[in-house]
Amino acid sequence: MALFRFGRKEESPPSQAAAEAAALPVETATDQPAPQGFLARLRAGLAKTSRVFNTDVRDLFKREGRLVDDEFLEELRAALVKTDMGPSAAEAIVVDVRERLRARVVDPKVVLDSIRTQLLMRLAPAAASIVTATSGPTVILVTGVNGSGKTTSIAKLARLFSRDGKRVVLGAGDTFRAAAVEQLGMWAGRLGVEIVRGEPGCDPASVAHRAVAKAIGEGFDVCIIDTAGRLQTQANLMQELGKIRRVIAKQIPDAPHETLLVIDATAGQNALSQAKGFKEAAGCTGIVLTKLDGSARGGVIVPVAEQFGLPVKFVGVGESADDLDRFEPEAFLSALLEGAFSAAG
Ligand SMILES: Nc1nc2c(ncn2[C@@H]2O[C@H](COP(=O)(O)OP(=O)(O)O)[C@@H](O)[C@H]2O)c(=O)[nH]1
Ligand SMILES: [Mg+2]
Repeated sequence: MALFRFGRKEESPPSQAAAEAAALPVETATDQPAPQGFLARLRAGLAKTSRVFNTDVRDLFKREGRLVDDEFLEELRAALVKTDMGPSAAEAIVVDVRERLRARVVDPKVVLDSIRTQLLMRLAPAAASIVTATSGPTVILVTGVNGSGKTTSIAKLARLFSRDGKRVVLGAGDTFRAAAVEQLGMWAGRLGVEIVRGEPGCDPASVAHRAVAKAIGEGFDVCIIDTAGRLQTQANLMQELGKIRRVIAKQIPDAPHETLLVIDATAGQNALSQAKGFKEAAGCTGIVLTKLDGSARGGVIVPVAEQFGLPVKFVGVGESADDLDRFEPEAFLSALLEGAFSAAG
């Protein structure tokens, strides 16, 4: 999978510290280079959702000579809805199968092809590369509810950027809990990237300010800022995000270049209200969908991607630093349906 390519001319090599951190024993199991590795991780991560296609959809064909009739189509719909892909996507697949295959005996592969085509149509427009600075540091602000995977995703992003030869500084803007600063500090040490911290309880905007100042002053390529978890309904905390953004923009007018919303894929319908609420109240520009490995409802990426005009920029499929990469719809669907296809073969 392609990694990031910034429009900057000077390429700085990965730091010595990054090389040393890569050798830390705690990360040895996950230290394979991501470019080839991520497809396998994606496939493993999506296994629970993939199983719905692998098992439930394929089971529909078990009765010999099964025709595509109303009963078949309703069973197909029920299996699709189980993945949380939403009624609209499930309906589109059912309609497509009905129109093309009604009253025929079909191969499971034909139905799986329809699923792939319909989902690709819905997911392809939702993929977008990360926006980066044309010069100077790229600033990424990371938001979301508690426990959605913000801090872990920041570590994973730092790993991706470092791999691409970018120098990364993190801002520990979750000043609400001391443990959050420690957690990010632990990752920074492990990944060999720099971190700017504040006193516990201090204004997160001041941490953001100092992190961006350091990025500018010391020529970092990427500055990623963590924030405390908050609900889209907490107006005062949403305003706090606004203040952080203004402090950043004072130093770099078009920053933050991205305000990413981290959503836990296991959150069900809540994932959708978070996307809506954070887009409106926090000016989020893209989504990081995490924990796709945690449930059979990974189909939730479809409504998340479709409903709010917020592109899905990254997907997370595990707890290690290598378990995140850009969202690429074709690769995603291959990982999701591949088992089903090979079983069909
Ligand atoms: N299985 C799985 N766990 C994850 C993923 N991303 C984060 N986590 C875990 O979710 C928990 C909360 O993550 P954290 O980054 O601290 O969330 P935050 O409160 O939003 O900063 C931690 O135990 C992480 O290891 C993921 O993609 N898959
Ligand atoms: Mg956190």
